[in-house]
Amino acid sequence: MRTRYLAQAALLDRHIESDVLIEVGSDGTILSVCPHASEPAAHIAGLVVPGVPNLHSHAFQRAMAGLAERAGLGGDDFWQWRDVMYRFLAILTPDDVQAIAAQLYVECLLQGYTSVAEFHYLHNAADGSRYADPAELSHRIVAAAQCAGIGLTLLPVLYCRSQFGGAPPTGGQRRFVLSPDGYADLCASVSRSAAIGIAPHSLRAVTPDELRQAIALADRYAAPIHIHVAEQEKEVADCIAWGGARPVAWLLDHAPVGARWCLVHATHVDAAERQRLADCGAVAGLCQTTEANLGDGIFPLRPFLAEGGRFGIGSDANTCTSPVEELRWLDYIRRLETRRRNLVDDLYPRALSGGAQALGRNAGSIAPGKLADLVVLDTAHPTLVGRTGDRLLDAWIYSSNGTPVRDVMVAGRWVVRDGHHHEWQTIGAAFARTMHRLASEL
Ligand code: NGQ
Ligand code: ZN
Repeated sequence: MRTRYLAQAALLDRHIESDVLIEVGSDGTILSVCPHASEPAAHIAGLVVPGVPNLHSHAFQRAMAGLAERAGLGGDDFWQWRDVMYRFLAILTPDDVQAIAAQLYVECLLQGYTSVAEFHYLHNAADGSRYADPAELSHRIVAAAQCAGIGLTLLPVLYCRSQFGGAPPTGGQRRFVLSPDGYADLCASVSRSAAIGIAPHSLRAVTPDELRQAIALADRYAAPIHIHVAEQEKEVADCIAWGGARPVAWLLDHAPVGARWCLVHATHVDAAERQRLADCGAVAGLCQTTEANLGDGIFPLRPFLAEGGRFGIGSDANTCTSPVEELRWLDYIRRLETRRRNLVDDLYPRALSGGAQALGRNAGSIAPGKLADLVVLDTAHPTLVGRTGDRLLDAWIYSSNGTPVRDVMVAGRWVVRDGHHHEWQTIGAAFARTMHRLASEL
């Protein structure tokens, strides 16, 4: 069984072509693509673009939006935000985790993400004890993704320490902590129901030996490997004090970093680290709106791209769930920095290929053999009306937040039709119940 679609327009590689015949097989992959076609097929009135892989999400943080936006008397920074986040996650039940993730994933789909790498570190009950099934919360994430219909790469997180040098975890981190053996068991369990990647949380959270054990697991599963690396200047200073090198340099010196790796928040890199990161083929995981929200700093995107670096985007703390808003910020911050315009080309296709690489997902372009992760934009929507050709993509990225996303397909299956997600009501109601209950406990 194959389905033939004739798209009014489609983004093929870096350009928009018209009358594109796209054949999708029953296994959800694209069988053939032919521009300027006229064969009879199911007509898609609109622009078809590859959906964006979201390479970094902490789903539960979606329910924290608005709770950490007022400074205390001593001001506010990343580490104080993290304390608020720790207090918040301490009250989440498994039902909450699932309800929030499902809501988030539907919102992501409605705005153009079609897959997500969930960097998942909530493993234990609130008091730090294991659940009867130690994979309980991972299974909740898988269930949420299935219900929403988003493509998932689950990244169970290895979290053992609170600081460089192996300091024990703090009380606020007790829901995260697993031994390397417990972690291997968790990966074995969840790999039966989801595509997985391996995620040592950060160089703060694992010792060099624990990092080695995680890398060995990634090899065993031929899985992608993600790590938070250099988000905060304090983290850079602490890493130098402990290991004599900046975090990205330390990692490149001590681990086989290459194309299977995604370095999330490689924000603070010097020129040498930047060049080495570009050369090794790893993906820089950029989460621009979260990095802005948390006051992290600015990644040197333009030189990194000039050096051949690869990047993808992530919604991270999920205060923003729109891929185009993420890209717009990525560009606008460089404009503000340089007082110039149009400094980075092909943001959208670059984010597609870097994102697909980071998720280990055979997607990210409309081409034979790729998964049919497709987004249909309504070209009659006020955001796009009157635009043609490549300007359609620019109009989507550089206009307001009224979204022209009309239909969304994940691995060959329609999950959004006419702007409606089929589980929207049920998922929205469960999310509202969770939000009201949390409000009564905060
Ligand atoms: C996280 N989030 O794991 O949720 C982190 C903060 C940390 C971001 N870095 C905690 N955006 O890095 O210790
Ligand atoms: Zn993160």
